[in-house]
Amino acid sequence: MNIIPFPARDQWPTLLARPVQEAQDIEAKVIPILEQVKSEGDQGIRALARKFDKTELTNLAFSEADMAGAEAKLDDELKAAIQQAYRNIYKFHEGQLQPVEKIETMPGVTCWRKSVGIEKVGIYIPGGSAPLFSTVLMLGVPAQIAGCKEVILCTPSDHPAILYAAKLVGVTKAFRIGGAQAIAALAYGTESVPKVYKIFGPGNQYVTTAKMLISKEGVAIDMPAGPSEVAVYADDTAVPAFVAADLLSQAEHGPDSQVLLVSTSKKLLSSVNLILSSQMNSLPRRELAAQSIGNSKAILVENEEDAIELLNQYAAEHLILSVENAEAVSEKIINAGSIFLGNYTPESCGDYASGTNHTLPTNGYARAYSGVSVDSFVKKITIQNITEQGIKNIGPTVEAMAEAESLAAHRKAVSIRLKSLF
Ligand code: HSO
Ligand code: ZN
Repeated sequence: MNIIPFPARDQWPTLLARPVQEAQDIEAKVIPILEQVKSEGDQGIRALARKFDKTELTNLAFSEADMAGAEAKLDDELKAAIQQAYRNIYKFHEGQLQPVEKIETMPGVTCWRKSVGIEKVGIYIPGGSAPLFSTVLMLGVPAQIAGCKEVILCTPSDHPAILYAAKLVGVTKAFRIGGAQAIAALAYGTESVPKVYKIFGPGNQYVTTAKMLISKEGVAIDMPAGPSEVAVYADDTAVPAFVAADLLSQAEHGPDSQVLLVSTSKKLLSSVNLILSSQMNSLPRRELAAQSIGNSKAILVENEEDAIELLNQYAAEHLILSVENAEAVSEKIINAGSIFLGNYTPESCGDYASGTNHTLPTNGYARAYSGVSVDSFVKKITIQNITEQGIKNIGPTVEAMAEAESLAAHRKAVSIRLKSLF
């Protein structure tokens, strides 16, 4: 890793900038895919699978037998691990449901808010070298808790753990569709694939671009997604081998993953750097990891205040605080997707099983966005009830405001009631 000693503040924005991704020509390729699925439905999906994936999709949907058969293909150890992760994620997310509280803002004027699960949601799980069945849990569990009636899964992968996790979280229908076609199918609906109101899940640039495009057409999406990232803030209480392992766990996601190491200790930075290369060489995905480590930075700062300011400016998707008094330091963090405290809290635990969600804002979006939670799967509807006494109490306020906004009909809707009561 490149060690950058004491960069001046005016260099920070350049240092912390994420690599720019070219969106333009990807859009030009994705638009015709969306249009083909919209106009040709299932046949369009089959034609696109033939063209891009050289596969013949006779059955678009996974059958009951496929879903049931997946369980038999998994060994008991993995099944038990998935069940444990499911329980932890369920337990943590269940706590996010809040009881309805009725609030009397003035006598006779009562307001409250109820949460209703989004009726139909779509989950996309990419294929590729890592079968992300953990993401099925991360999206399916909050959907289940929120009470979404239809949860539609699209994935080009037939990995049995994906189907097993889908069954655990109560996915209602699953389809063998991948890429931008899957996003189009979920957004527009086809003969087989139900149209949904919100689409979740990671994917390559084609999938992400498709999500951005359909979000302009009124279908909601989870969040703008970019390559995954981790920032580690470590001091001399950190174990260099643990820090190196954490950086690599993120780097192995892909060549464009971002890792950042920040420290006030030159000694720590050098030790991590040394161990990093040897750990990397023993990894099966060392080539991917090496590429993202190549773009990554180790930054030496003067003191804790600088470290915190820099980390808040970066707004990491994952932030590991391997420092003394990590919890106290975490209180000073205002921008991050998810924070991991101390020497024994690797990001991997949050990625899989501790209970928190791993679908988090990347690319600096943590400045304004939160990760996925039960909230992402519900709408909140406000309700109010005003009694006769209540309209007498609030009426004059509304009449005065409506009058001042020159909206006579608004005023009348109150006055007509007030008059009826005298
Ligand atoms: N670190 C990824 C999630 C993941 N890791 C899935 C392993 N499997 C983005 O938060
Ligand atoms: Zn991960």
